[in-house]
Amino acid sequence: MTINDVDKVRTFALVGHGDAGKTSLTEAMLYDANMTTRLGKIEQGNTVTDYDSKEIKRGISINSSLAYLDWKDTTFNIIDTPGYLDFIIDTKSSLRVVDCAIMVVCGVSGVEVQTEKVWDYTEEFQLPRIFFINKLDRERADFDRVVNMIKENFGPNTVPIQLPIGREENFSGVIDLLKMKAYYFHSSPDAKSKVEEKEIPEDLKEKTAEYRQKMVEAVAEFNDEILMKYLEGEELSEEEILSCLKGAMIERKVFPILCGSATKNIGIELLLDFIKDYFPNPVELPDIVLKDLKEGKEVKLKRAVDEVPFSALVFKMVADPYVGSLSYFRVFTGELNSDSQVYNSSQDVENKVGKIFRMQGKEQTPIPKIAAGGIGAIAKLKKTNTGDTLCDKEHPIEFKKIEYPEPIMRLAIAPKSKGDEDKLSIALSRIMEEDPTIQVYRDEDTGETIIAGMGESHLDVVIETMETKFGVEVEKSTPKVGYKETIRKKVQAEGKYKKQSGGRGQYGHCFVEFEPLERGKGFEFVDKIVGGVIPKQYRPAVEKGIVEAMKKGVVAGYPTIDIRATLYDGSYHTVDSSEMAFKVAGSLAFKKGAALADPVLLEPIYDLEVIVPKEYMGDIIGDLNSKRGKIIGMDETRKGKQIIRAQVPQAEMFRYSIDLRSITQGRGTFTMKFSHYEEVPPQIAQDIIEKAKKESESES
Ligand SMILES: Nc1nc2c(ncn2[C@@H]2O[C@H](COP(=O)(O)OP(=O)(O)OP(=O)(O)O)[C@@H](O)[C@H]2O)c(=O)[nH]1
Ligand SMILES: [Mg+2]
Repeated sequence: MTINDVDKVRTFALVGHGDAGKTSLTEAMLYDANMTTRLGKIEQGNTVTDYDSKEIKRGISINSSLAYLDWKDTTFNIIDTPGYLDFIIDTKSSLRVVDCAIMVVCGVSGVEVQTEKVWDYTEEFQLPRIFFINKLDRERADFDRVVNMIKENFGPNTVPIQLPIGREENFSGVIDLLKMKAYYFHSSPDAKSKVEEKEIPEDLKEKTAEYRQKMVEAVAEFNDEILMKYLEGEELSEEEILSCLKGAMIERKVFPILCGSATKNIGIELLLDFIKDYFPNPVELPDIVLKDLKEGKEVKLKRAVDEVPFSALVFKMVADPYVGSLSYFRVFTGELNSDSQVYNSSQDVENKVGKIFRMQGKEQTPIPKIAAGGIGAIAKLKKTNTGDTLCDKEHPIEFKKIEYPEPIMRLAIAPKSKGDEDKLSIALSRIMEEDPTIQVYRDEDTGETIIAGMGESHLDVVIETMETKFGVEVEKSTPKVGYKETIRKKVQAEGKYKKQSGGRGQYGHCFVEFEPLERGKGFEFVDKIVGGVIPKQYRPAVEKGIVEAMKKGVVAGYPTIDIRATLYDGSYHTVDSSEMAFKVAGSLAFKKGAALADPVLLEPIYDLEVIVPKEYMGDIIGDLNSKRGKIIGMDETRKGKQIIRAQVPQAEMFRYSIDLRSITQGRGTFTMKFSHYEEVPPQIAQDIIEKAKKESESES
């Protein structure tokens, strides 16, 4: 194993739209590098990196998984990431810790929504990257069309350095435009070696020459000396192109396009060679920037073993109810030894490190240390979350936090069997440690436990995890709307509580004026008692009684807000009056008064901001109108997308993430936050009132 020689390490992630073939491509690389003895298939649920039962059941990747291989003296650390929108945040975290990325693109559908999204992430983290056009064996696969799509979306610096030979089921090999050779692959994917290196076939010579020229031009442009030579008409040597290409990749000025088929195992060995020859090793990349916590300023560090201080970033946590959670980390500088100490500077906690593992999918292999460039896992790190920095206590430093988007979909959850509340809350806190895009909170208005995540599938998976890993059966439902009530008229009401039965009686008596307040003003109590018609010590009891009664309003039992209650008259009894009696009187006055004061139902209104490509604007506005939304304004983003601002009732928005996704094919995003309460339109209010009545009847 050569893991100590940083120049022999390539650490990269496979990213792209769902279904492009990232997991299959990882599988093919592992197989060709003799790390496995059979080529696993998604359909058979036996790939190395989609090992989780939830992934096998759905046939998609849900989690980032780790793999490694040795290829001609070089060690590859691979992260296979999910492409599906709900799980894309795992992909973002993974891109944060790699040195390069392979953008896997389907040879039939080409550039898709998540291809654009992961491109943005790779830009954000300034990663050198290549494209791999996969599935060229499929019907209607079209290399040239997909290349054009890539160029249109990601610019002219995306350059094919390979061409396919044959198409669809006759796809049989790849022309290498650097070496100017043709490689034919065995027709059985399980055969390991490429069959033959040959001269370029006659019918492809012209096309090859044309693409080669484009490639040389694109590459030479980044080296003046070589550009001159090229412009003067001299042939460039292979070495010259090689040296130029690697430099241009590191500076992110050229993004090579390769091609093949993962499941047919075509082009995979060439890809492995390319990674070895052209992907930069960690030391060749720009220094990383960290915050020195002692000095309170930024420091730049080389991604090297002999660099101090030691630094590593936890980019994923995998919860396990039995062995405790596993923390996946990447070492950026220095090295981490097993049986040592490590300091989590993000949480200010020291941890003992026991065994360190290398992960091949779910298989853990203990290894003595992980050096700069490497990726590994540690079990049972205390108080450690995704995104935390591991370092030396003596040299505390910290990586910048990864920014996670706000969750967009909410569900109310409860344990199916009473008594499982504790189990549920343990499961939830473990899941939140693992997944920073999950939020859990109690809705004070409705009393429900709300779980919020990145979409329907995301929440489904989380609930399944609670059941399978933590053994809590969970009931899920659409959250209740936090309706309120208020009044619209000023009224006066009398509350009288009088009881004389044997011994000591009860006597409380008040007159209260109720009037509506402006939205958002809450509750005001005014004491206008003149003299001692109600003694001072009983007046707060009247207020308490009103406040208590307001919790269950007269319209449909929702809390009443935005009213002023003015206590202006009443009477008392020297023996029978008590705080209790005045509380009851206050509550009676409210119930009577509110019923007369033209009470109404209020609903929460949210500020909504939707960002979509222009072509969807009409549909978005139409949909918002049907949801009783009011368009407030429109704007354009710097990237030419449309921003639509609206106010919408919460009641209509619980499934908006699903609706928006289907209207825009996943190209739209939105954020929402509470704004204010508004009256519910009468017809809708009628339904809510009837429902509330039925519920309270069935309860009593
Ligand atoms: N014909 C053909 N099918 C392929 C190829 N690569 C992958 N597939 C199939 O495409 C489907 C998706 O493959 P995956 O490897 O799961 O794709 P992925 O990019 O990992 O998908 P996510 O992880 O869910 O984003 C599976 O049915 C694969 O068998 C290929 O080169 N040719
Ligand atoms: Mg996958």
